[in-house]
Amino acid sequence: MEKVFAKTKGLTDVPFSFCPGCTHGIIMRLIAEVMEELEIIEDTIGISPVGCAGFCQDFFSCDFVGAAHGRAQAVGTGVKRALPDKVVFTYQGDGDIAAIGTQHAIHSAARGEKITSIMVNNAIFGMTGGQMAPTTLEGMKTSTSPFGRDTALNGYPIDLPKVVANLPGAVYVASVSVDSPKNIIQAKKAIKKAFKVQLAGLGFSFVSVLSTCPTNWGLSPVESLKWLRENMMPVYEMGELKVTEEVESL
Ligand SMILES: Cc1ncc(C[n+]2csc(CCOP(=O)(O)OP(=O)(O)O)c2C)c(N)n1
Ligand code: SF4
Repeated sequence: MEKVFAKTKGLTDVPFSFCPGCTHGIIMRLIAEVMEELEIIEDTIGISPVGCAGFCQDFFSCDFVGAAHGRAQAVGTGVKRALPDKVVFTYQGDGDIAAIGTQHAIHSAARGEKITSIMVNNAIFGMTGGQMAPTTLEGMKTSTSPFGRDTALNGYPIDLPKVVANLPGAVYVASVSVDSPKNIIQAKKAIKKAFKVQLAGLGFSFVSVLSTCPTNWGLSPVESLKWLRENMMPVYEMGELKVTEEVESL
């Protein structure tokens, strides 16, 4: 019988340890499939962060370097500059990349570092118990904003891809979601393009993926997908936010 589906070689045999309904696993699978399709597993070095996202180093079958909280892009910069022939990507939660690591997101994009960054935005700090993050939506209840995010007190959510897209060193920026099969296919296309940008030696490539955290949102897996679709997608600008001319031709 013809085999129509197999586990990608980009993942190890370690079972995912995420909560039921967490979409970290889908995003990791997409990156792993892209690495396999581009035949770069052996040449890729991932940089892992802190948080649930940080478990990625156990699941991908490429090499990995662990970074302190928020520093993945700084570490990625060093690795890529020392080993320019390697493919370097960071996998970071929104707390990691848009709070403690904001400066690295801005400066690695401004410098046009030839690395690929994947941001997994679940609108809270996942691993530590669902605290409010810079990405938390207006009015959203979290463990540290039990009455909802009050913009007068806590400011407004940061749409990091839009900020990064404004920096000249960023050549490809996309914001995608994994809430439906159609959007999962779009997300994979964006991730693949981001890796191709690096393989072509162009500048900084950045993909933000909207993701669920059923445990800290207090919702079922199915309710979480609906909540993401109805609440996060209207707030965060979706699609390819920046595609430079040189990227168009890839
Ligand atoms: C310097 C430092 N500060 C704080 C922490 C505590 N900490 C561990 S995980 C985490 C939250 C990570 O959230 P996010 O990046 O959104 O990833 P997620 O868990 O949602 O995947 C924090 C604040 C830490 N490990 N190191
Ligand atoms: S706490 Fe949230 S982000 Fe972490 S594994 Fe569970 S659902 Fe996923």
